[in-house]
Amino acid sequence: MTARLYVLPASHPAFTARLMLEHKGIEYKRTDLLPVISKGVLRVAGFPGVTVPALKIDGHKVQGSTKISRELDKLKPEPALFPADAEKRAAVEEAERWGNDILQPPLRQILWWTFKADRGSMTSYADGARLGVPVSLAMKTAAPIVALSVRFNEADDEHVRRSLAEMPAMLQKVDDLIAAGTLGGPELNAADFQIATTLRLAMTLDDLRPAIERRPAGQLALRVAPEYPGHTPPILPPAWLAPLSSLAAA
Ligand SMILES: N[C@@H](CCC(=O)N[C@@H](CS)C(=O)NCC(=O)O)C(=O)O
Repeated sequence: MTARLYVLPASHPAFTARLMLEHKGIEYKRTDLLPVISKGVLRVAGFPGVTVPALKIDGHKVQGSTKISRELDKLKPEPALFPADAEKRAAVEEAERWGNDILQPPLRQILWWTFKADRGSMTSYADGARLGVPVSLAMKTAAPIVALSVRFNEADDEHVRRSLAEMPAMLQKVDDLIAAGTLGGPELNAADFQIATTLRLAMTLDDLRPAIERRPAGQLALRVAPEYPGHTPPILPPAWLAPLSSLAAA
């Protein structure tokens, strides 16, 4: 099997795809791309869409973390990413869909908002990436990339504030899925890989980590992705973090 995975450094769905390939024991090569420029590179590589993760595997092109989980199970059924039991499978599929559609976007908005406020922490998110240019140079010239990414992802004050207000309910939902056995079982599934990477990315922000790390959701994130690049010191307005402060103290 030959595989090449296209990623952006520290992209949470790209990390999901990386972890699923590793879980399956499928060897792959990785191409690290710069945001925005990635869109053109993916088109030239023949992908229909412009986002990562994008995977070329045995001649197939598969794009999107939820499509990749299914393709990997087809190509290498064991260890399975979805349970065999129909009811359990439906629960994992629904949790994966929620992670993809609802949980992923707010983190993208929060992170781009912080990069716009201070590009100083961006370099840490490229830790271990091979971008084809020195990371320090890429970061020096990143201002237009940040501006465009803020626009594409609607990483404005209003969205970020709303995302932070919604986070306690989202964390509770993950804890509930763990309590129900849909997530965090002995065998990791596609929803574990989908959801844990977003939480793990959130935990790279000092503003968010205290509200996550001690609860079941945080423990799952650390189990699935013990290592994750990036670190953002406190930067979000304290008033926006108020919905999370009681969680941090708990
Ligand atoms: N839900 C999709 C999201 C894909 C997505 O939006 N990926 C982002 C990175 S996290 C991307 O490629 N953005 C393009 C860019 O920033 O230029 C998935 O899980 O595959």
